Amino acid sequence: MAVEKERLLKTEVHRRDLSAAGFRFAIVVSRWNEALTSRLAAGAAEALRETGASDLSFETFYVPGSFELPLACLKAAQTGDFDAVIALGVVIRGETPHFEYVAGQAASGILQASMTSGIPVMFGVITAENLEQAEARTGQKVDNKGYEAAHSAVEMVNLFREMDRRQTADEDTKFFPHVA
Ligand code: DLZ
Repeated sequence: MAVEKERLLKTEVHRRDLSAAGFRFAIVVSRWNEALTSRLAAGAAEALRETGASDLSFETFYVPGSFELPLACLKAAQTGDFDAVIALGVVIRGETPHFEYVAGQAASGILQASMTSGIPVMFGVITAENLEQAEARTGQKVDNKGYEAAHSAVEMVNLFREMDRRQTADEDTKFFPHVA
């Protein structure tokens, strides 16, 4: 009983070897607030390169605004050409009369694109109260939502590969690389 309890309570942490090598990514960028979304796109590309992606392994697509992100992400996901899709946009409450509609639909649509396609679609859309907040999230490395979203994409594709291997492995070789 004690052993069973110990097993149940044991936290299983999956080691994530964050390599983007061998995977392909689509980056879908909203052109609305382009001065900021271009920084997100640069941050995403930086994160992918840093984790081993070659410039040929990711492709960037542009849409007019964040409202168009979901459909373009779904389309990219459905091509079968990409292991993950990274959606990037900036919606600023103070500057956007219909903030709730644009931000809300972008968020739920991006989730739907992911669930429908079975491909990870990352939410790299800044929803900020004002320009200052938005700018602060388009900085360097972890202060850049594009960089962060791309890292999450790399994490998800590695996780999916690990899950796929687990499904096809036989009982003897079945593994999940749990931390001891
Ligand atoms: C129309 C609009 C507005 C007011 N604000 C933003 C915004 O802050 N961020 C953004 O990405 N897009 C905005 N858009 C454009 C819409 O997303 C969409 O492109 C248009 O309504 C056309 O469908």
